[in-house]
Amino acid sequence: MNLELLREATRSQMPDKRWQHTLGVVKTAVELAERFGGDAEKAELAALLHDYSKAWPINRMEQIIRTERLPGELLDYDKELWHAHVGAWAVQNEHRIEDEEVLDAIRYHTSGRADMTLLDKIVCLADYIEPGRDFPGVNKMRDLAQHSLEEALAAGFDSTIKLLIELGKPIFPLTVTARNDLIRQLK
Ligand code: DGI
Ligand code: FE
Ligand code: FE
Ligand code: FE
Repeated sequence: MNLELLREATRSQMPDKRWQHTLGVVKTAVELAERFGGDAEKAELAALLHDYSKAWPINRMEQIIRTERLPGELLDYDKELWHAHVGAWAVQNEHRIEDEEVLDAIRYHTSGRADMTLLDKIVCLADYIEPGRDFPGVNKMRDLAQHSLEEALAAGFDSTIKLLIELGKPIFPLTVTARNDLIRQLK
């Protein structure tokens, strides 16, 4: 696997703004891996690829979910969730990424899941707090991330769940599970 080619391939999937976000997630994920004892190389790779399919057309993602037997339940929830599963499929198929830890971190970076791995947490949190992000509560999350991945990420899921409720949107069940698990881990 050639990281430089993978960078160019990833960059070519998305507009520049999304690429700048990706670079921010890479930087933040490596910092978090170093802070919390994660694998910095895997964090870098998963962060680089996490939004690989984010800018793909909705109908292309829907077709891949159907034909490649990705979880059909996704189609009943917000389209924002789709790129994570489609992206994991895409990097496995287009770039022969076979590391299941890396693929899972990509696949669950939006929804979260039960019993998130250290790598899952690092990528998901880096996605929330990379330097280019600006939303109410992001600085609180950055502060929490100085000492606790779980506290910071639980705060992130809390804010996403509140937003979805305000918007009258359904909440993907794994997000609720992820948030509950994180809170349980904090006790
Ligand atoms: O791809 P990014 O914009 O970098 O970030 P992301 O992959 O974390 O996507 C987050 C978006 O997904 C956010 O705007 C909220 C939306 N979303 C819709 N339904 C759900 C959801 N996020 C979660 N965690 N759970 C949902 O059920
Ligand atoms: Fe994403
Ligand atoms: Fe996220
Ligand atoms: Fe992202």
